[in-house]
Amino acid sequence: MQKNQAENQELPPGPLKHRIILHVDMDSFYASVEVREHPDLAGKPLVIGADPRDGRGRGVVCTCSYEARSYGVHSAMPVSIAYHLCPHAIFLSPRFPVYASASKRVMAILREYADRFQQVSIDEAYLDLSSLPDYPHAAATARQIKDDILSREHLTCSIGIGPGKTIAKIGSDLRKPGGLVVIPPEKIEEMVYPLPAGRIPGIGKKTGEALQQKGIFTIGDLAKADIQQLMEILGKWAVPLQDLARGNDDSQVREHSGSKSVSREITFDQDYDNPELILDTLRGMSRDLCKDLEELDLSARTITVKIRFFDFTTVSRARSLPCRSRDLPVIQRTARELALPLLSGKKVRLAGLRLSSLDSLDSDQKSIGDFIR
Ligand code: TTP
Ligand code: MG
Repeated sequence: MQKNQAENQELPPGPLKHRIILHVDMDSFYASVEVREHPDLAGKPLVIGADPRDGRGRGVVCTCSYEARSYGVHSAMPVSIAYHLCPHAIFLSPRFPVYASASKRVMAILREYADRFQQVSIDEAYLDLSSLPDYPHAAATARQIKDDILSREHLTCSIGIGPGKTIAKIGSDLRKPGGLVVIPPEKIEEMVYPLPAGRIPGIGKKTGEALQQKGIFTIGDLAKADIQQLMEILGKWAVPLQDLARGNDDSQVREHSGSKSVSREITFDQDYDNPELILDTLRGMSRDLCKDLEELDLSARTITVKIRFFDFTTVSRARSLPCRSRDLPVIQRTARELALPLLSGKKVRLAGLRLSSLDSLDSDQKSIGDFIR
């Protein structure tokens, strides 16, 4: 408490100005990049995932075009189910290097506009534009960003603007695809409070259900709930989640100085007990992450597999390699060996893979040389 008071005294004098944060999220990213490369695919249901028709179609959907979504297809669903829902869809295997280079170019455009910039995944980033005078100026900049990405990269995105990262992210998701949603602080009650509580990042299905059982359905319900009652449901998360619901979110937009690890995880659309589906998913993630390492010109020493079961118990298994690698067969084999003993028939909700202790191959070789000397 005393520390906060001391910090407050250090704030510059004058009226406190709200921050202006943008969240940019590309629309159906992998699918849109494929449509850009193959314009004949425009307007068709397109699924990015192994083709279930050629016998090798296991694994899950990475993403799909909005046309495919209208049939109920979505990310993290087995491709076999996607095929069942939309048999005339076009299935394309993912081409991660193509998406990685498209992402790099989009991020470079976004960076040009930001006071501070934080990329948070292959297709989303936060921009701090607090140096702009007000929200209408930020909205004009957002329109400019959308035009710029469309004309230079032929891709569309959705943008949310708010006084913090969470409100901005909620905004970018509200009118996808192609949306621009501006939520200034005075509009939070009107625009955000009626939304389901599950729109707050971090409130998953299970937490959402627990809240609903206590009569908390919307973000507004959460914002106004009795904190004691919330603590019974959410424990230590009650205060920070209620703060987010009220739009109080001072988490900063931070540039990352460098990658310490690369990772992917997927929450499946339902719980699965088929080990081959999980192993296939990890194989795909290995491919994806090895491409990331190539892009970054780094190699990894430690490989970690994470499995979360239907009951939310979570196990991780890690192994360090004798020397750094970004060799796909090595990563895939290690991920398989780590995962297999964990897959004993219990239903799986989430699978993840992380490659860490990253460094360049050169520095690794140097350290071996040093050791030998
Ligand atoms: P998202 O931004 O979640 O999805 P999207 O861009 O395809 O669609 P939206 O318009 O709803 O934003 O993810 C970005 C990319 O990450 C997506 O194109 C493919 C990849 N991805 C996976 O490979 N598996 C997944 O489960 C998810 C959610 C995404
Ligand atoms: Mg996206």
